[in-house]
Amino acid sequence: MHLARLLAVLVIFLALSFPGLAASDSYIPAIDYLRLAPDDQRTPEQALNADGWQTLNEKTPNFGYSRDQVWLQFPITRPENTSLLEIAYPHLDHIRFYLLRDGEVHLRYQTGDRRVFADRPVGHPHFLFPFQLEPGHDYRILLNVATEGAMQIPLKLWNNRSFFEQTSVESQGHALYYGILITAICFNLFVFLALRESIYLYYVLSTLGYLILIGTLNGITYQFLWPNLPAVQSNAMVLSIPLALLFTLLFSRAFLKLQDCSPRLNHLMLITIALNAALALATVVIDYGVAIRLTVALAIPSCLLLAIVGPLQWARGNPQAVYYTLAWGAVTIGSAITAANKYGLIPTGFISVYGMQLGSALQAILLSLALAIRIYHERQEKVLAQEAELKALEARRNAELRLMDQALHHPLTGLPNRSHYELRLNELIRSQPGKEFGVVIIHLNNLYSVTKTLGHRNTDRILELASKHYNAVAKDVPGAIALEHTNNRTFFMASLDPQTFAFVVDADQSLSVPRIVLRSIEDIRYPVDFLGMQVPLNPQLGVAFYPTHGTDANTLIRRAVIAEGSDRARDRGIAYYKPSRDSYSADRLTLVSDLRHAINNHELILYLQPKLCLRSRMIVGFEALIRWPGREQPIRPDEIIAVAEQTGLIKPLTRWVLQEALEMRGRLLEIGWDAGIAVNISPNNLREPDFAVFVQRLMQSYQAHAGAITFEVTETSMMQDPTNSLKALNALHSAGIPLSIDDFGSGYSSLSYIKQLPAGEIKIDRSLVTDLSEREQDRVIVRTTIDMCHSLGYTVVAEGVEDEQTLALLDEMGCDLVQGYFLSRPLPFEELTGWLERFNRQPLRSRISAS
Ligand code: G
Ligand code: G
Ligand code: MN
Repeated sequence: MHLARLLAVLVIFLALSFPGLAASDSYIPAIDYLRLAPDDQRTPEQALNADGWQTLNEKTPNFGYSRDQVWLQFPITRPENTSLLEIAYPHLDHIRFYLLRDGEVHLRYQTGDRRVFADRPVGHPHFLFPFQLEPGHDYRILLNVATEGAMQIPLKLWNNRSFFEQTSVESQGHALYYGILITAICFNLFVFLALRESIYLYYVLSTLGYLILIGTLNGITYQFLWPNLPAVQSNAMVLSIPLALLFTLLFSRAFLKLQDCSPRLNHLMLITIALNAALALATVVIDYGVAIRLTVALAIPSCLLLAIVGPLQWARGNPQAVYYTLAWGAVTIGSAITAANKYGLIPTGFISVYGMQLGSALQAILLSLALAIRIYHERQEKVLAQEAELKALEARRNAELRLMDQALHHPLTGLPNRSHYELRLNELIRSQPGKEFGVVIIHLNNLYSVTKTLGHRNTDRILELASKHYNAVAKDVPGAIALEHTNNRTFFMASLDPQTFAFVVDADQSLSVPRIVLRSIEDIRYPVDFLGMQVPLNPQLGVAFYPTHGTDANTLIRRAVIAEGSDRARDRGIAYYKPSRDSYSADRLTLVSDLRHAINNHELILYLQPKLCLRSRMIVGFEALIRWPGREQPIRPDEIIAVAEQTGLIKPLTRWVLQEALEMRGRLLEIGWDAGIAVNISPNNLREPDFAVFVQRLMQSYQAHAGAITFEVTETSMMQDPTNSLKALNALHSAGIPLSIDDFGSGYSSLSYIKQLPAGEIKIDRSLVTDLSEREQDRVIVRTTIDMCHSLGYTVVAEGVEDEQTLALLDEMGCDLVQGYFLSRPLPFEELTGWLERFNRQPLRSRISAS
């Protein structure tokens, strides 16, 4: 330990620099003494002549705590070299000095601790009595001493000059000592003022206590601080001891952190502190003699406690205890040396005389150092704690970021999740209010069967691949907007749920290049290559536009999902949102209730569109088509049907249509028109368990119309549930209902399936017919279709015939029936009767060209 070594060097250096004080020019005379009662009043002469004088055996008169007055007398054995008597104990209350020349009182002084300092013959902390001796006389000194404290009278005869030589060295030593203590006090006072930690104040007060205690012991405080107040001087001793101990105990307790380290020692310490505090208060009021005894009685255990607490704590591994023990060790050893010297156990020397001062100076230095080191450590600890806190903060921040990242991304694909997508979308809408955005949803319709075929684990891998692929595709879509863009990743695609993806585009940019958009989206529809397998996920896309279809992310996503789920998306792979495709919107809700009301109250109307037989030029039938007049917001028939299908209203609607068609045919019969009526049937109707039974019953109650009501079903609609549709159609066929395949050629269904249907008629879709005269390709298809259907035994109807040229072509191709605007638009019953009359009045030949 560097510090201990340094201090050892310092002590040795100090010891060497003050050469041992050989008392060559002073001597202690042989003393006689006389003890008398405290109240005894005698003149010097009376005392000299009194009985009871005894010879003192010791060198220094010491009568302990005695109230007696003491007379001392001794001869001056070296008159030629003696001119001063020193009493080196500054606390004697009353001293009377008599210089006897040849038995007579030649010189007298009266002084003592109870008188003002100025009364002293020489201004010095010790009692000094100067005199001059003339040769040829016999000189003796007589002293009378009385005191309330310890009656010790360490006297010494000096040569005047050498005494002051001696004391100048001594006072330098004192100055050094006081200087060290005052420096320590000031330094720690400043530290206390800066840090406001009580330990530094305790240290300051305890060191101040020592300063005053030793100063008072040495008589220096009296000389310099309160020379005119002897009362203070007598109290200073008894007060400074308990106060010094009190603050030292407080300091030690705080310094060793006893409160935390050792509750038992702490407890003991507190008791001792309380006792010293009580004593310090008591000294002010109780008798000096009692006070000084009590003070000494308490000081001994207090010092003992202070001396042992250090080593005890050191042994327990308290790091602070090392300095503390060294510091107190210095004081203890120093005091012991001084005490041993006082009792004559060791020879007088600088260290032995000033051991206690040296020890306490060392203590002051050591503890100041320890406190400084403590500041350093505490600061370092604070820095470390701050660093640790910063680290913890950073770790927490990282954890939060990770959590946030997890909260905003899909665990499987790593793409932004639904919350993330919604946040981003709302943010886009908010930040660019004038812009239009397209919300695109991709739904994987085949994922369930993929999972069933390959298992969940493989499905997860496939989804990962798909998400990467989709993200790359979305990136290339013109107008695509990044959902997340950081240094190491850019996401355009989001995972709303495992089988639903989404991205967002700037609608203006995308719609300006629709072909490029469609081509890049087409990439999404490719099967995913997984371990060499081409896995079809059957993605279906739905698009909703901001602000047309919604003004918040939630609505837009919902509507894009609805578009994705629509029949159109099923047919074409992609669909825009349309209110008619949305069975869930608020508008839809009123529409549904309106429609229900309309069906129940016969607000719907059936229009009829005539079908012409090309061979006979006769009207052989009509197609019944629904209309909803008198509605505030006009609604297209296909929308009515879509809503009815989505809400289950298709069941009452179709039943109403059937009944109405039968009614109309009845009225047509009345005016002489025996022609069939074709009714469109939804695939939903075919799924009704009692549909065939209902139709059967109905037909039975209208016997006149048996076989005259044809059902039209579209081939694509039946493909959704081929087996059940076939079953239902077979049941209807056996009930005598002719069947017609509607919209033939618009989808991709198989002729092998159609062949199984009990249909007698095929209607070629108007998309193939309308532009027949202009499109060579369509002509090839229609001609082939007609031939093929004929060879399979079907009657062929061409719908959507809008001009004479088309009609002529179809006629030439051998088509059986035509239907279309060229002949007539669908008409309400009243108008139809007029049209029929006019049509009938024309000669057969001109019937085709005239309308
Ligand atoms: O000609 P129009 O625009 O009316 O017909 C639009 C669509 O609605 C056509 O596909 C037609 O088949 C269908 N449709 C018209 N009326 C009915 C009906 O009463 N029942 C069903 N299921 N479909 C109909
Ligand atoms: O699906 P279905 O064939 O039932 O549909 C008949 C639909 O065709 C009705 O909406 C009807 O109004 C419409 N339609 C009938 N004739 C023509 C026509 O000549 N041109 C066009 N564009 N549509 C027609
Ligand atoms: Mn039809």
